Amino acid sequence: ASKAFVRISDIPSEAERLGIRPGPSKPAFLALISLWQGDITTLEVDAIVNAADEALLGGGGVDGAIHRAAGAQLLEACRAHHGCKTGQAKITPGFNLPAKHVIHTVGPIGEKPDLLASAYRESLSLAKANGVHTIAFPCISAGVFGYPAESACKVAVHTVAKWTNENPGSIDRVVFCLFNQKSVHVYEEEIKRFLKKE
Ligand code: AR6
Repeated sequence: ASKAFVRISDIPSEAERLGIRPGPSKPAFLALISLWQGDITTLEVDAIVNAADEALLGGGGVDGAIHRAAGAQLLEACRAHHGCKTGQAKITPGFNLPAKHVIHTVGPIGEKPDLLASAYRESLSLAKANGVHTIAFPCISAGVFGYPAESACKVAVHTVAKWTNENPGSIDRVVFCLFNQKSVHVYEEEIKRFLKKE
């Protein structure tokens, strides 16, 4: 079955979506990020991030969806990495996916903000090192691993904002790819709070 692919040019930045002209400070962050509701395996970006586990051998949730869509070669490429520690990240090709690369990261089981932030930072650093300019994240740890969605979202937004601020020019767009409308709402609210704070 063929799925409709979504190009990065089909995904508005939050600045575009809200009709805000990026300014010198915080609104610049809005030009860098997008919220997208849907299946991450359909996104034609330089890299999608997989919420994997330490074995790196596939699983349920977004991990299962990515392995199914990428094909069996992805599992072979993952095997060659011999696992991945919590808070770290590994990169493979995207194989049959529209995304060029998959960055596999392992979020914490339960609410451990330092390890979750590390998963986002390590994924972004690996992206930068591999010439990735457009990257999509699922809500790491917020499914099977049981991290409460609101606090996971807060870590995601703050960590991406800090990293992109410290690494200007490397990543053009970070897409937060959310599976349902409720998650999109959680991200919208968190971004609003974040912009008000500073
Ligand atoms: N596209 C985007 N988001 C998705 C998709 C999809 N196709 N499918 C699920 N989500 P989870 P975790 C959302 O459980 O909590 C696996 O078995 C989902 O709604 O996939 O980090 C691994 O092998 C949720 O918001 O990842 C590990 O053992 C988010 O993705 C373990 O689960 C993350 O949920 C990792 O657990």
